[in-house]
Amino acid sequence: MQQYLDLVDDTLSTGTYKPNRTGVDTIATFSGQYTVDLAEGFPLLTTKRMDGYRWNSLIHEVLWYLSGEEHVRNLREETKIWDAWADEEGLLDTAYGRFWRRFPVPDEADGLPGETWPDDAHRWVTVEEGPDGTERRTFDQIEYVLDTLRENPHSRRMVVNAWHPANATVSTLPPCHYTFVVNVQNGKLNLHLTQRSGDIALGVPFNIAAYALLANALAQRTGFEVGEFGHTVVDAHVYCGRGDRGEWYAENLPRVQERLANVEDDADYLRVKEWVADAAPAEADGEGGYDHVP
Ligand code: UFP
Repeated sequence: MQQYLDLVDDTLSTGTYKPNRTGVDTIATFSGQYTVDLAEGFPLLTTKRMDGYRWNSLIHEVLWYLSGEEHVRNLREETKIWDAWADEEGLLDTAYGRFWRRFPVPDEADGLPGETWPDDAHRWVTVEEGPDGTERRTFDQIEYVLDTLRENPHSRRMVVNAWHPANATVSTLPPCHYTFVVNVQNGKLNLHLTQRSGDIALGVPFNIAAYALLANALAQRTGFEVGEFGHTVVDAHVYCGRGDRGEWYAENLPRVQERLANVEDDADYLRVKEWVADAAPAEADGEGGYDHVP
């Protein structure tokens, strides 16, 4: 997928050094964006292993989002990818599915004068019993999108939002791929994903595959042909290293980029690679150290 390779290339050649909360520093660019035509085939990248248990895990992750569950008790029978973020009872402090299928609706009484909220009888609202036995109301964004695709497909309001601002301030992992919009044009179902933060090498290939799968599923359910997948990655980054290695990049990144911009041929490119490999210190506790993507 050339668009993905261009994003990698663009980030490495124009990105800037950026430390972050993980302690492993990054080379980052702002607002990476591309579209791919899903009608041409499924965008499963080959830059990293995506087969076997990884693919199985991805399918179950998407199904788990669609289940609306706020716990990993069923998911972990299939894959362990979310276990690290769950508590002893398997509960998560942020679960995509919970917000996709059961986004909290304020009580009428909590609303400001003039505000309108759907009541209990509303078609996409469910009344649930909370842990303390009190009732609360939730909104099913996926059902809303499916129904709108069937009844009013030219709507420009088919937004699914996993971001809850208050929850995000206290969550251990607020959603990365936090909102998507479904948009029908020319009889085809397109899906646009906005991601606030994307690890281009390790996380993004999974994110692309997950949402391509979702676009195909939504199209199949509603009888549309699948169209394009559009992707915006606000902070698009490549992890470059921690400690001494990170510091080396902080000082030398512009030199590396200048050298890369003036590469003469493949042999010259290999010389740049060797120079960086020799000059950049190895990480104290080995390469990688990456453990952030569920
Ligand atoms: N990340 C992804 N895709 C995901 C996911 C996480 O690229 O689906 F859940 C990466 C982005 C970032 C890190 O490198 O995980 C999350 O850190 P932060 O919350 O500080 O952005």
